[in-house]
Amino acid sequence: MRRTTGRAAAAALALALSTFALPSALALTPRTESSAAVDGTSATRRAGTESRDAERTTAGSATAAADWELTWRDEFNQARGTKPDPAKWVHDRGGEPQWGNEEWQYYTDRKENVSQDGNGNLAISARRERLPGMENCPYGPCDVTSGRITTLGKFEQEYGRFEAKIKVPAGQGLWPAFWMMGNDIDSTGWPGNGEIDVMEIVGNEPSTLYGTIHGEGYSGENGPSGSVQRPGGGKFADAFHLFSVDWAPDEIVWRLDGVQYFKVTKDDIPAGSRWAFDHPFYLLLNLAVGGIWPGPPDSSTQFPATLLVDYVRVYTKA
Ligand SMILES: [Ca+2]
Repeated sequence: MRRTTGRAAAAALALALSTFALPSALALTPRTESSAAVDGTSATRRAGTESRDAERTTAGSATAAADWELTWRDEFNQARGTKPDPAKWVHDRGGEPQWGNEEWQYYTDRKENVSQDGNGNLAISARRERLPGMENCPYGPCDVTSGRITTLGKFEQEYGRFEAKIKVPAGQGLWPAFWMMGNDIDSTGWPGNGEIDVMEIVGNEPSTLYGTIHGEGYSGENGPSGSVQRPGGGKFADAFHLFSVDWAPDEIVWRLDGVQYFKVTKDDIPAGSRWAFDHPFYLLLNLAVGGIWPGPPDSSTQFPATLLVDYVRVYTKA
């Protein structure tokens, strides 16, 4: 759901935003093509097992089955206040119209927005504050900072298992995501480069997880998307959960805490459109605030709001 970086893409987007507004009813309609119930008891038990195993060895992880070989990881176990490893991550900085969804936040590379918490997690925090340069933002009150990091130019992979254990923040207007985009973002542009959203949760739907793909001819609201609900009205923000995709040449499978809830194949994209998932992708983690999909924060939204990432691990088929 997030687009951008290339200058051409940003310009095209700015033009599109100036001449076309999504009907609000359409923009707010959950893009659910399939959904499944996950048994809460077994999912919780499974997550607990992974938590105990997470910091030991890869072999000890419940997700590291024998047929998967670890290719990349960040466990975020450095001292409190340490910024993400520059050998693995780059910061995206600034505000709209770069991001293309009428978002409010201004991303910085400060430790106040992105750093490790000393308890084994990366913390991405959205804060209400106005820094120099934020006065003329196109949307919102220009007083929200946050963080967005990517592995563009540092790590990319075609196919495999991509997983992250994450605790999202709760609050109207918040929009945390763990996602991936095609490494040809600057030459092909979005959405032709392809996008796989492993995890998106919007604050006004705190019990719903979305997994989605985007490509040319099936982007934005038309991206094939699946969702799953926490049982009994539970909120994702209440605990860490494991969000993953298994990406193969002909299909992509989404899991929550190891339980499949959505799958797409080449048959699920519009006839005549191109399957955009046959080249290397890079990873992204961010906490957006406001925008077309989640809507704006309100007086109930608590700041700072923090997205915690215990780890990101990537595997390939052994
Ligand atoms: Ca960790």
